[in-house]
Amino acid sequence: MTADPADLLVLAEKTALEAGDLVRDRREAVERMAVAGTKSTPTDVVTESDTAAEALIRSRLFAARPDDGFLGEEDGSVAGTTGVDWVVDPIDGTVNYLYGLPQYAVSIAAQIDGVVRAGVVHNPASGETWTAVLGGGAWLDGRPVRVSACSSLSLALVGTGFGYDAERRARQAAVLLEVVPAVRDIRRAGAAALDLCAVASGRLDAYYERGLNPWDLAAGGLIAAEAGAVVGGLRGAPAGNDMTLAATPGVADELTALLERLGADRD
Ligand code: LIP
Repeated sequence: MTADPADLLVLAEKTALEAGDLVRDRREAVERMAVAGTKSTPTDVVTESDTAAEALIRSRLFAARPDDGFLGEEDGSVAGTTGVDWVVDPIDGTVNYLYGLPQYAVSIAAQIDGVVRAGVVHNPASGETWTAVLGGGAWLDGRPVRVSACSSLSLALVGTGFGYDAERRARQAAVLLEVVPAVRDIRRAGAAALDLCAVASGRLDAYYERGLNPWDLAAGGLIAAEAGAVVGGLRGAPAGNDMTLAATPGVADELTALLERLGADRD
């Protein structure tokens, strides 16, 4: 089954909106959301909405494209035969979702032969939807978005995040101690996919975080890059678990140099 990224995006967006309705309605139906389980640490939680949304997304994508591959945060991966692989985070920002903070997202990316070619990030609480196809620019609710024009790290509003492991957080806090005096201010919004889209929309000048998984950054990374951001890791590495950095070109080199000097991609 041939894969046209524009067609994959249509399927991904339709599916993300439907999954978004499911998780938002489930959140609004209760005062306190229950924790269904924990993963890497006691603070790394999963709710029934995470697993229900991933099951819905799987069923919709496989109904349309039964031979594709799939990698999801909650239920792992399925190998495909078409060269198309879906990379899915049913609720990015699960802790925000648990606490009732309206900063969480459904993130779906389509990879073709290992390259992310289409992506959607949908915030069901705000209703906003970011989309991109490789080479086609980045969009928010159908309007084009571009990164900010910030040209100095000292004037940059920078987003970041912390892992679920206490030692990792202590290391990230030590790096942050050095970053704070070098920038305008810091924002910790709690959902990597939305942080990457904030860079795409110029709501942040830069974002960096160590410890992200493929499903946290696949769609948001494409959207940020298509909006003009420099997206990568440190020391010439691609964006990934060691480090994910997305920044408007005017501050990317300064931030990269600072984080490399601080060893932010190492424990
Ligand atoms: C979260 C990321 C966030 C990070 C959290 C966690 P999850 O993903 O979006 O940026 O700081 O540690 O990884 O667990 O909500 O899918």
